[in-house]
Amino acid sequence: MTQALEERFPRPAVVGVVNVTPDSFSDGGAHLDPAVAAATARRLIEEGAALVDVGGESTRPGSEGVDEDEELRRVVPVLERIAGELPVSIDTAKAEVARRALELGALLVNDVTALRGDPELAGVVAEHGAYLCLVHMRGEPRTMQDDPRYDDVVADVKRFLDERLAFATANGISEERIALDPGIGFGKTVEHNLELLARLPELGALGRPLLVGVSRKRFLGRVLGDPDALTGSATASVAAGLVAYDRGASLFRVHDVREHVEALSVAERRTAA
Ligand code: HH2
Repeated sequence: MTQALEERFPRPAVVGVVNVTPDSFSDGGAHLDPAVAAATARRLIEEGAALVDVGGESTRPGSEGVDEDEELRRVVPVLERIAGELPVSIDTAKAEVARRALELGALLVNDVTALRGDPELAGVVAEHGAYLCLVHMRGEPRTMQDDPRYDDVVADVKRFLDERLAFATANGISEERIALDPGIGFGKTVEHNLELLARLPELGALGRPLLVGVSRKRFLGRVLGDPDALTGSATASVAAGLVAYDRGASLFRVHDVREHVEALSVAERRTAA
């Protein structure tokens, strides 16, 4: 029996981040020891995360990417410890990494290239009946922040996600297994990010749950007046997450799980009242 993504991860669902990388912008280097990464994942689930997102390749602006062997070397020992036990998603664009993760029990493939990075990935997701997150990114991490321009950022992101959703379903992935993500910070200025958050309902019209990743991103620090900020604070992240929730987002990819779970619980009661 397959379950729709919105049933398996009802709104609001918090996705805790575990980056097994030396260079991620907010938690780089903290989880290179697989036992430490596994312990963090367990803690995030205890704090109320519905899923933990394990990644072995940084996608921060300017990053170069890693080869398949290195990415596998980073994530497999972590997945071996937790993927059969905890709800896990794998943050990868590589088919072989996704395959290994799904074999070890991962439930969702989080692909920031939206199935453009590896021609084999759609088949792997379809074959395993996995959940999938399709993310909008302009260009690639190395260059994506070089003067990003759009005619209308929301219309452009919407058109892109609609097209990638059609591509995924044409490749045998059930639509009900898919979440869509505007890709906050992936080739966007501060203004683009804020406009995407403000006009999120236009993306919700695509009919699939929206995942947003604003957590600790640099645009938050820049909103607060530091033009050179490389990260944003947990408090600013929670505020942006609540804005996204208010405008219909379902899943929240965050580093500070407890803070988001508490804030979203209150917001949820407010809307229920
Ligand atoms: N953001 C990052 C990585 N993966 N996946 C989705 N679906 N949405 C996002 O917004 C998103 C993502 C970047 O954040 P982080 O993992 O903290 O940093 P890094 O890429 O440097 O590892």
